[in-house]
Amino acid sequence: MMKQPGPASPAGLSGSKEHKKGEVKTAGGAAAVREQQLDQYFTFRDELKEVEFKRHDMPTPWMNYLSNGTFHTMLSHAGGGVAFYKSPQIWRITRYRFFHLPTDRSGPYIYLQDAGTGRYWCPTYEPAFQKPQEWSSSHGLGYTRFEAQEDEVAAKTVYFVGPYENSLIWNLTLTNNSPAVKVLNVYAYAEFGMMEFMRELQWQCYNKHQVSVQYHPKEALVYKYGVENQPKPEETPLVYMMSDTPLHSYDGDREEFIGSYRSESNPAAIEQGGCTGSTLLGGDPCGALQVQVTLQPGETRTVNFFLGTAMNEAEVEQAIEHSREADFVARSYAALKENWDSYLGAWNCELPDADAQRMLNIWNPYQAQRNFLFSRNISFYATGTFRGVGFRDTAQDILAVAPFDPEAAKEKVRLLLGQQYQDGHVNHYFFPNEGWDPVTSIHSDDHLWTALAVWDILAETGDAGFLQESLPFYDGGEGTLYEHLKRAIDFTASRLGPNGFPLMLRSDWNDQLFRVCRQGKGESIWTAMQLGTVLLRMKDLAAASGHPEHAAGYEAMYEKQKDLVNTLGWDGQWFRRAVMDDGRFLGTDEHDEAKIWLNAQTWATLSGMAEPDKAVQAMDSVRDILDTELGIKKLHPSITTFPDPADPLTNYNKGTGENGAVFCHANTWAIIAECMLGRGDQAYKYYRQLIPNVAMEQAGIWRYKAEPYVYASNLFGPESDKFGLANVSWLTGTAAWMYIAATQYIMGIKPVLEGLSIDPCIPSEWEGFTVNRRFRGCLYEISVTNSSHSCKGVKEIRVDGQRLEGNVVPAYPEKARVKVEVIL
Ligand code: IFM
Repeated sequence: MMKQPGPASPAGLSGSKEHKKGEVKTAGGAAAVREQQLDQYFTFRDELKEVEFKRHDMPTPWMNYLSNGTFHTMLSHAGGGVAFYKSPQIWRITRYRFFHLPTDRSGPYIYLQDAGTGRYWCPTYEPAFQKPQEWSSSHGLGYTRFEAQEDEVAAKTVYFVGPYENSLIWNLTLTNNSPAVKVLNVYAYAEFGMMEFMRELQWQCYNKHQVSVQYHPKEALVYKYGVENQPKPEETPLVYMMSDTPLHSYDGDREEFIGSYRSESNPAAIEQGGCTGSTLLGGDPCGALQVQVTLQPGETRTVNFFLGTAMNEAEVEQAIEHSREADFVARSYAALKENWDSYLGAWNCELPDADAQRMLNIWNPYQAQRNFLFSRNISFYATGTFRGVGFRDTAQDILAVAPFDPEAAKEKVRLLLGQQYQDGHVNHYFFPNEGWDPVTSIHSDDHLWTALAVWDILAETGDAGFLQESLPFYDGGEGTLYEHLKRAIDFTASRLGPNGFPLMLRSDWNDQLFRVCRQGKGESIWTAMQLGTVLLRMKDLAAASGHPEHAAGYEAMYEKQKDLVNTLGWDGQWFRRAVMDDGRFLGTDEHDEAKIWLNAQTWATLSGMAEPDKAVQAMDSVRDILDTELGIKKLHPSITTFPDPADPLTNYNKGTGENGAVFCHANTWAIIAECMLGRGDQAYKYYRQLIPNVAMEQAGIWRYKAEPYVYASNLFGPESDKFGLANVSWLTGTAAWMYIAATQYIMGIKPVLEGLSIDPCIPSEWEGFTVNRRFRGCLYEISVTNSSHSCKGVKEIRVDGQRLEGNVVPAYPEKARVKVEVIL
């Protein structure tokens, strides 16, 4: 716990590539310097799997996700956040004011008031005006903890969502460190939203009179939202807010608790000495609970608050009683911890790089699991408004969950394939929770991603029976899982363009490309490479599903596309990206802008399609033209007028987002490509420079801004005046692919259908590393020795002392553990 420094200067950052870390422009133009030492802001506590924050005024709210899979809360390091049940679109329980000032409001706040003096403060630091003298907060796996002290009262608050009820638990422990008796008013406050977020924005003037907050005789508040126009009204829950300590008073009406022209910083009810006992039949709802705690000198007491959902009155009552059982909170917390320990027990490594080791053992799989759960729905950047499940996003997220929870991965594949049409294409976005109609635009890549996920699940489990499961098509009928995958290939095979590459359709992985392919004639060279990657897997899947006769067709298609990629697709120093509607190539030296695109270089190698000299040349061009000290740019030069000043390929400003930014998701494929080429030093350079705290150190915290423990989607590139600014953190395909790139390609421990393949491609300076990897029920204790300081090349593998032929270690379902020694 640290004494809080004063707030940082609110001045803006200087721009441009030449920025000096910490230099800020003041209003008068003079340079001021901000604290840049990262350890003044946060510290990793790897032994606890936590990151601790030492000040509240970070450049942005640094988030965590608390969740049991059904009830969720996104919570910042300073206590701001939003709770929702299943869907932030239609069952958003509390309000979070995205983009508005003051930043990071509202949240599930606790206020502690000395009943004698009336002074009050918040253990979360924000939002009360009076701040605690000492304060820190920590994000852990599924929980966030605040530790604070003010007025000789210490408060430790742990927020988490346990597995036994759908509720956010606010576990508050108070200690009186003074020699005098303390009488405290303790308030828990949450501002309720109107569940259906878009309706709230559009129709709140009417809908607000259809909500109620009532006092429940079991000393709780119950919030009811009157559903007017929603596909699943019967699935809308009641919300309850309660404590395990007798209530002194409460408020259900925000106006009564906060008061007019006030905010969460100075609630009127608290200043007037207590809640007013208001309920609400129409208006602006809130849940405010007041309990009184008397603490003798040195005494410690615990108070728990609960914000939860239940489907009806009877279930509310059961949840209230259940939550008040003496060991409910302790059991819930222990189960949360056990669940994460068990999940992460699938992988543990010791590396010569502590930052990489932390990411791979803790934060990267944690972030990837949150992506798997939330797709790209809600974060500090994404408002959870109309982003259901993205087909391509989720298909990629599965890759990093399969090693930890293959059954959940299978379930997600079933969900995705239910969105596939009989002709093989899929819905682009869909809304399984909300029941809304899907977004049906047809993209050249969406339907192809699933084969990669299925192949990985088979490799992880060895369960070829999965391919035989019968699954429905979205437009009726059903087919085996393999049949679904085959129809995806057939769909692409029947939609090739004039040059023979797959038609771009609405876009490929790059959302922006529709702008040069609106007429439907454009072709994606990158999709040809993605198709090739998938076809290699399909040959295996055909054999595994009892259709070896399909392999020749896949092979022929692969060879045809490979030939096109190496001829029409080759520009001389790199691979071209697409063919535009007008027949011209995109991604060629002939143009002034967007000459070279990252994905076409990386996937040429991922697909095994690039002829060897072209593969190397293309990745050399990436290194020479696209790489920066803060990651690899997506394309170069940025687009301003291409192909037509009146209708450029993208509206993104140069160096931002999809235009010349460092798109982290796409960087992961460069790491894989370099590993496949055996260039471990280059692969590791690309990997390490995007480890979030490493990139933050390089850019400076006030430039990077986003969380140092999870990946962001992109960093502004050198053509932007804010080079290094990280955007859209947490929910990004970077999480899954960075995990795959590091574990399966740099460390080279990759499940394949025959077993666990071991083929590291590491930096030559590494002496070696160790990994404990759960695989098909057995723990593989792997040690890799690199005394020859090579990047790649397995000389010998011994399993329990026995020399292995080749580098695929078989499955040992009958053994609990095996020792695997690898010499490079
Ligand atoms: O591939 C997309 C993804 O589906 C959504 N975010 C942007 C990526 C690149 O355009």
